[in-house]
Amino acid sequence: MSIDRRELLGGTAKLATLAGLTGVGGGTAATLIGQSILAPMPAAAAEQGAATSHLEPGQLDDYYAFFSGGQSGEIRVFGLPSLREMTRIPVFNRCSATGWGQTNESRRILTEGLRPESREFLADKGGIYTNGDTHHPHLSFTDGTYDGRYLFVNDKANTRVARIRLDVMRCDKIIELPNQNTVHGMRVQKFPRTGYIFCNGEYEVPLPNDGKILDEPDKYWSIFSAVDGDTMKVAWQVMVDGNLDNTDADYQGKYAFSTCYNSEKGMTLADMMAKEQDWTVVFNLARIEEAVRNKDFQEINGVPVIDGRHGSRYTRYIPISNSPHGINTAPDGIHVVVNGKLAPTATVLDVRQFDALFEDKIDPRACVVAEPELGLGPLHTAYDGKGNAFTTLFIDSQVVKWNIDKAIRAYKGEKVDPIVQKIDVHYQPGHNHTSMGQTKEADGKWLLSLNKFSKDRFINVGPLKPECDQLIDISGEQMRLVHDSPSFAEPHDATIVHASKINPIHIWDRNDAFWEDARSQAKKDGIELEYANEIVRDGNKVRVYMHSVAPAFSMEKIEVKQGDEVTIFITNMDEVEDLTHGFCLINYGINMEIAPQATASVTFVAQRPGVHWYFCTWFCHAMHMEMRGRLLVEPRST
Ligand code: K7E
Ligand code: CUA
Repeated sequence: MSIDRRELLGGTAKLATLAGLTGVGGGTAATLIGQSILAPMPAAAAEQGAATSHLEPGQLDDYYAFFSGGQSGEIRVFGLPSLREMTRIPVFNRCSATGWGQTNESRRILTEGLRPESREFLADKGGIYTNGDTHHPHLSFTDGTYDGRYLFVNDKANTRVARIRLDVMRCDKIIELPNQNTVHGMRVQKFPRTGYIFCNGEYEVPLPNDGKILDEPDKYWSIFSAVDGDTMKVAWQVMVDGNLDNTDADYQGKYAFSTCYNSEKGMTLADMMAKEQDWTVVFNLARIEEAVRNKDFQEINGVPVIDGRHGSRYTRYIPISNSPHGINTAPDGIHVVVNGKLAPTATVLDVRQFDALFEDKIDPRACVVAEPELGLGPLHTAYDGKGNAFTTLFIDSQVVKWNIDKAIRAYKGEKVDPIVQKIDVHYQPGHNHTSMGQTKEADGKWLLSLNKFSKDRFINVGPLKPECDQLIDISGEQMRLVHDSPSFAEPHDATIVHASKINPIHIWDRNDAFWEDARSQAKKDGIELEYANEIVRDGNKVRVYMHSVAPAFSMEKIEVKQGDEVTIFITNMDEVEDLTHGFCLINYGINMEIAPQATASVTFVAQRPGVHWYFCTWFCHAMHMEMRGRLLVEPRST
């Protein structure tokens, strides 16, 4: 009997169970087969039959974990449970390895969605923003679960939203949102599909923010935006009271909802803390779409802006204890947990009440079905799909597991304690995440706690310490801490997706739209990118078309004149998985990646006369060191 080990390990949960990985198996024939194939688990874990993060060399992970890179501006892709970093996807940052922010292909993506004022503002700064602050990575949905098409992420630093293609793990669209100052909370529509990307404009500003209104805070507003995930254009915006923090959506496709602090509209900390209560703002999608159709909006900077302030028919404001932060919809499609942050409680809302709420049949507080006291500093909540919730307690440095049904019964007066267990995490957790926990397919296997401080958990690396992401086994009744993983500044959030949901390709398709501009320029020049080996001179513009086949560039020598604007197009003709080349031009500050069957291009002015070698930056072949050529720049005659 032959069992493919890879299939056994990378396959379905059922097979993993057979292999004894989930700790359920106990002495069946299948388990014995699993044990004979797998290397033994660490003794302690094996004894309990418990899950482990340890994978032997060559073993594959069961899940992808997409981490935001925070102020690094990127996305990081990890495997789970091993927490091995697989790759990074440059998004809002400049990337030295791939040339993101430098290649023509990436610059088109980084510039085409800029607002006109930003284009002007950036003109003498290289044309692009070079920093970003990614917080919330969320995948596209179809019918309540991940469909593997896209990952979306916000940029808190420069008010943008990016879309990443999961087939190639590359960003293909970025949009900068008008009329709002930052995008913080960001989630997607879960049903029927994505659909909308919901984006919270956290900080309030004048509308439009063109300098005519300055120090008049009573004329500032926050904005809730819906971006169309297919076109990456703003569909509509809603003007609201207070500051929008985090957001989520229901599983019915009817409502989105955001936590909202600073109902006082204060400009100082003391002002913002004055009242006991803030809100959850609920957005009625059908009514808002109707407003767009009926033109019940103001057009500001080319976007329909609907008035959703207090008393509007498009929104409802549910009072919540002071300064709520995370808001998370449970996989049951019914409950939404609003996390207190400054209050020691979480507030549980029942989305089935929202129809009546919008018909004004009930008081907004009637949507509240539980308010369990969890501990100090509740920030975010995750779910196991079995009726339990896991909330991070920032101040207590703990994750608390609690039962939603018991919390509801306790709220009704029954003598039950909803708290199941509290576990210490190290230290000060922000977001936490469960495997598939933001979908209706939550599987209750793993929890990640993204901790803001690591202090003594790792060897000292100087004053700037890593964050500490901790993996917790939640498959049993009690949570069990399994692994510490350091991370650089600063993952806020992560999404854990079963590997079966994502199917990236191995080499690029030659017809990919990613290098469409290069393709059309080549066509104008009468050149085929495949196996190209020609230089087109067009005034002081020089277009160099070459290709690479390991271990050589097709051109050994490129001759240009000082001051020429040179564009290098390289097509990697190697049709071999993992055979990437790079193009680095010495002392010109240029490097880019050309993955198998891709075309990449970069444009620069040949200001420096002399001999400049270019070389391949990916160790691609035994003769990789020989993969090089010369750029000869003839001095301009004076
Ligand atoms: Cu809580 Cu930006 Cu999601 Cu950080 S946010 S923790
Ligand atoms: Cu091509 Cu190294």
